[in-house]
Amino acid sequence: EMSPEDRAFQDRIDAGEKIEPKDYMPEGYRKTLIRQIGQHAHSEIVGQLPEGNWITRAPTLERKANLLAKVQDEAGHGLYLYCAAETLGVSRDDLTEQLLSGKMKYSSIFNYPTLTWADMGAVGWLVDGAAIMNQVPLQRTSYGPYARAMVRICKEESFHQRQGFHIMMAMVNGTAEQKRMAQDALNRFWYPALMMFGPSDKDSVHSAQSMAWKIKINTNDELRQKFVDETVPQAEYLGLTIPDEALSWNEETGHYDFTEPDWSEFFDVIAGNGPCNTDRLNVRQKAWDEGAWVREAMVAHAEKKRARKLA
Ligand code: FAQ
Repeated sequence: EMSPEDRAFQDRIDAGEKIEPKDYMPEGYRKTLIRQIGQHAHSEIVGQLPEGNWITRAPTLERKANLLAKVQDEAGHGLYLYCAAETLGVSRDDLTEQLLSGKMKYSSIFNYPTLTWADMGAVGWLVDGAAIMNQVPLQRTSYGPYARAMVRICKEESFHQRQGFHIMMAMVNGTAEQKRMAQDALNRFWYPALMMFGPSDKDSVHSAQSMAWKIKINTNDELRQKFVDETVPQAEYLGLTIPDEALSWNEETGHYDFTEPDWSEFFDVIAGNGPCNTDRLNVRQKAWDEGAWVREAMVAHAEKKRARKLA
């Protein structure tokens, strides 16, 4: 049975009202948001690494400038999202420590390596494409600060997606070897991109409650299907083949039928055993340790300024 406060809270959610930081909220709602927004923030920060790997090796100055701007945007998204999480009463330091100790997750996708320049195309096209599919509905999520952060983030993600698709277009219209690299990138990133939407609905432990609270607007499978439906024609336009022999248009459902990802690989990656998990966390740990003096200096500076104001 719900308490009267929780009943009134659910009525606000059902009426489509936004919940703001100082409003009453059930503890479970707060915890779920801290988990999801925190994981989302960590994903943006760790998500800089696979593309950061290619900034120094971009083929032209224009490509380098675009990639640099894109990766910098991801850092900005991480910062907005940490701020949104802070409104729920958790500090950024706390969240970072939970990431580094392995208590908090970040998106599985960033545990795969980026082996060639074509991967920059595939990441922008598929990874940012999947991120948009997931984040556009989150602009209507029930928690005000999260919903508002999503508005700007989605605008930037659309630029990222086009930037990636543009790289793919250049590759498929290049030499035979460049086209082969584009196909190889698609082959490696297709299933990891499908896994970004989370486990299939029957294994999604949080979906039912998160949807009742309108933290999530769609189920994992709904968004995955939407992504497949939108991406298949884009692959056709590029002249590339989705690595799924069972992929076919289903007249009756009006959707593509496709082969599910290998879920044992997904659970393995989120348990910490993907190809790059250790490397990604080591890089973040190093950045955190080497940035300690900056954080200390900023706190000292703020205290000095406050003392001066009081005097
Ligand atoms: N990776 O019950 P559910 C980006 C975990 S886009 C890792 O279905 P939920 C932009 C889940 O946490 C990527 N873990 O969970 C960019 C839970 O474990 P827990 C970030 C995953 O929360 C582009 C367990 O599995 N976007 O960064 C994944 O209801 C390019 C059970 O799953 C977001 O975070 C996964 N893929 O639904 C940056 C979007 N999927 O926590 C740089 C916001 C599931 O109990 C470059 N998040 N798990 O230990 C969401 O929409 C949701 O949290 C889902 C998962 C849909 C990801």
